[in-house]
Amino acid sequence: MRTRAAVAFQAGKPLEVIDVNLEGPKAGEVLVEVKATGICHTDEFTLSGADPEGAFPAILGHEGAGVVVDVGPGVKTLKKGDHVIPLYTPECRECDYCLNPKTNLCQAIRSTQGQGVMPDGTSRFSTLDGDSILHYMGCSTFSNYTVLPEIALAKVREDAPFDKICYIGCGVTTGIGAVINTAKVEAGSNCVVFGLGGIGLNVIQGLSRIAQADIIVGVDVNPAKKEMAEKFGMTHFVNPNEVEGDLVAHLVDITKGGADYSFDATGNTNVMRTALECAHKGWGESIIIGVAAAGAEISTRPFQLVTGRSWRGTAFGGARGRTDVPKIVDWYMDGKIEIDPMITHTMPLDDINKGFDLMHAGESIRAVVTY
Ligand code: NAD
Ligand code: AHE
Ligand code: ZN
Repeated sequence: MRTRAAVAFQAGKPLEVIDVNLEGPKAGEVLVEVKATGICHTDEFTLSGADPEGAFPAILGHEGAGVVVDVGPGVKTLKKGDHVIPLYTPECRECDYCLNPKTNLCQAIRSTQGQGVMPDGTSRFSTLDGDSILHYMGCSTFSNYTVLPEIALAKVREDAPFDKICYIGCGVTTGIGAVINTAKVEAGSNCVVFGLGGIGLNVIQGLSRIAQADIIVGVDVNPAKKEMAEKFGMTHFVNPNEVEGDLVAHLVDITKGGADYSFDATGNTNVMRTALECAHKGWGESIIIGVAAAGAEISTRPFQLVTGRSWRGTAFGGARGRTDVPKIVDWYMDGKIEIDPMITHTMPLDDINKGFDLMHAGESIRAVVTY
């Protein structure tokens, strides 16, 4: 079939919205009509050329929601008409990783996914001239229709609006999951969140509404992010550019001795160091969510770890997608969590580059493309 898609032909260049060819689903695969997709900073990271796994041309996008249109041979758990959220972290429920309760990092298709192809090693997308186009993070939600493995789709309830629940495909689950699955934050904890964008706000929402944290400090260089973060439960705002003296000491002071848990949602390795060092001596844990550019490295004095701080990381908030994502959709529909105010802009696919411009300008939290 033909479908409309935003194609990243080259790093650092705007996406081109064109018609492309899409082959139907093969064994174990599912054809999905994407109804909506968010634009995450990770799409920008890969488009910028900073992603060591970035390869072009590719159809980016990994934060979608849609409807099953067709299934390939052997697909058992999904049927035409099912509402689904694509999963860049699949859940096969069979590999060593899925069978280990310590991780959500299903590895069943990780290597082909990282190469931009389906598990059989080929792509379903091509230009009208027949040149292959790569998939991205196993999702490629910047295409109106896409093909995914069955294990990379969460079936969700049919009354949930696509233009909101697409955000559960990455940002909402990553932020809330970092709090409840990875850090396992206890009620009454004092926490610091670096970066109040699409991910950091969901960390704040998880801390405030689910974990019942006490002090929740938000740190961002953009003061325009303060108002929304306060709505989601931030108790103190710090703009590093306005702090006189040492930022770590300032944060330790606000958190009455250091953060029980700190979170980096910027991808900046200097910020990651600050996040670790503002964690409480003896027990503070710092969780890295942000994705850093190829070649970037983190550093600190080992003494910071010797004296009881831990450095950890999280992918997709530690969530097992097919199991956890439908529950998070329920939380949204039941009003336990909020999503709508964070979706600050919606646009048609033809305007997708405006969504990236808004992110660069720090004007959006989430821009969502609706098809
Ligand atoms: P975003 O652009 O919406 O938000 C980033 C925020 O960080 C912005 O508000 C920006 O002003 C702030 N910021 C930038 N530099 C800063 C600094 N030096 N100090 C304080 N604040 C600073 O991005 P997002 O969509 O929220 O993504 C955040 C990060 O999380 C990105 O690196 C993204 O790739 C990563 N991410 C990781 C996962 C995962 O599973 N680990 C999932 C989604 C996104
Ligand atoms: N390809 C990059 C790493 C990118 C990365 O860390 N991705 C996160 C999800 S970001 C979603 O917005 C992730 O899930 N990582 C685990 C994994 O297996 O990719 C690189 O540096 O090579
Ligand atoms: Zn993302």
